[in-house]
Amino acid sequence: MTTFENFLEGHKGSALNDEMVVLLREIAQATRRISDTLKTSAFEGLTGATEETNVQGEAQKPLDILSNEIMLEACRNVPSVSFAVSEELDAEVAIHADGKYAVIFDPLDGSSNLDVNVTVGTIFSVIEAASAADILKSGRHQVVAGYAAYGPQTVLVLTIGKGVQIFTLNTDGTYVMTTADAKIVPEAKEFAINAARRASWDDVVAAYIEEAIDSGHNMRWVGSMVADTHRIFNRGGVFLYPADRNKPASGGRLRLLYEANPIGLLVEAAGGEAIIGNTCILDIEPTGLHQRVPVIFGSKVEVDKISAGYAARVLEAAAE
Ligand code: AHM
Ligand code: MG
Repeated sequence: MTTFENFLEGHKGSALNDEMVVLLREIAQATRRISDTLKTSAFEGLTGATEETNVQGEAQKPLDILSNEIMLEACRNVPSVSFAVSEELDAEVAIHADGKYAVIFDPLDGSSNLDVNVTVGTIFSVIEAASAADILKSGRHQVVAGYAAYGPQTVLVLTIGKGVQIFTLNTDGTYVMTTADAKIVPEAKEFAINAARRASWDDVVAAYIEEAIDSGHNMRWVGSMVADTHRIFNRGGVFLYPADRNKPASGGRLRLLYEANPIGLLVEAAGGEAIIGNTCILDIEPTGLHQRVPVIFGSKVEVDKISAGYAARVLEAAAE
């Protein structure tokens, strides 16, 4: 049995330095606390919405705020953390003046699903950033990334740059490795997209989905990115949240720093692909903390088909 802590210790001094081991232990502890808080939230009056909205104008739920506090506290507990950057906060928060790591997180992804008891999650990544100006870097600079999914089981999925490990939370609070070196199968006949937005898809996405349905693919949409991602880790498929073709400037629904980049690092480390048009998500240079982007990721062969569609479109545009 390999615990999360055993795994970290096993990589200490090679893939992970001492500071990163401390930081990851603290993040894992934060996810245990969030998991426990979710389980009893109905008894604590932590349901429904608050009067608050976040910087993006989205209604905040009590559990969004509490999860954000738990993640912030984890950051404060670790001397090597310089900044905390959260989907729920307007700007980065300075943590330790001599810290070197920025922790970037969506404390409770998919929180619109909370009241219906559907899986939600915490997404995180860590980059080196001694000053606030260092935070806006492409996803290739992420040192580690992961997510916790709070569903029938609480799982913690982590990449330390190479490989992806999956840990499951036991009743004694121990994260036990349940999948070593997880891989996303290259082909799978399943896609995840909010089909209600079909009229807003671009031609490439519309053509891919039409072809997928014609060739017998199945559709699944949880509406919690971590849950849809976790399914793809287990049985493959593609996740798509494209930009609205009528509002291209809006970028899409999901955020580059808090959602697309960490999931992109995990997906690539598991042999899958994550793209924006025909560019890898991880190569996008961010322009703002809360920047939204169109997101497509999953099984390599499927994502390649979509990427080829975008590449052809670029060639056609150049020929016009
Ligand atoms: P959130 O971070 O505010 O929860 O929003 C992100 C979520 C994703 O988890 C999910 O994939 C998407 O929003 C669902 O969007 P939709 O409401 O279009 O189904
Ligand atoms: Mg989110």
